[in-house]
Amino acid sequence: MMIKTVLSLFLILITSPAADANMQILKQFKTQYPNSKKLFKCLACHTQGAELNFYGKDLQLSNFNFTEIETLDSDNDTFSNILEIEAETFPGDEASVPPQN
Ligand SMILES: [Ca+2]
Ligand SMILES: [Ca+2]
Repeated sequence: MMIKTVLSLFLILITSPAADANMQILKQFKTQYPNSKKLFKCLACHTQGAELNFYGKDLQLSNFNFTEIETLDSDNDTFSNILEIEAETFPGDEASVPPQN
């Protein structure tokens, strides 16, 4: 039952126009930050559900201008988005932070 529900949700997600748009944005992210391979996944901008995380929300507010939100600290973990992206930690997850010295 649970597996069927999850599978149905997954199929809706991958076949909807919104999913196409999200894949385009992920493609843009890869182009903008080609060295941040660990972040090439939905979780860069979304929570475990399909909702946007803090970084995804800021990205949407900026009209998907990656550069414009680089200096922000979307998840409020004291590390700027660009610093996190370069360190390959998630800019929308406060539990994911660059290694400390
Ligand atoms: Ca941060
Ligand atoms: Ca973070």
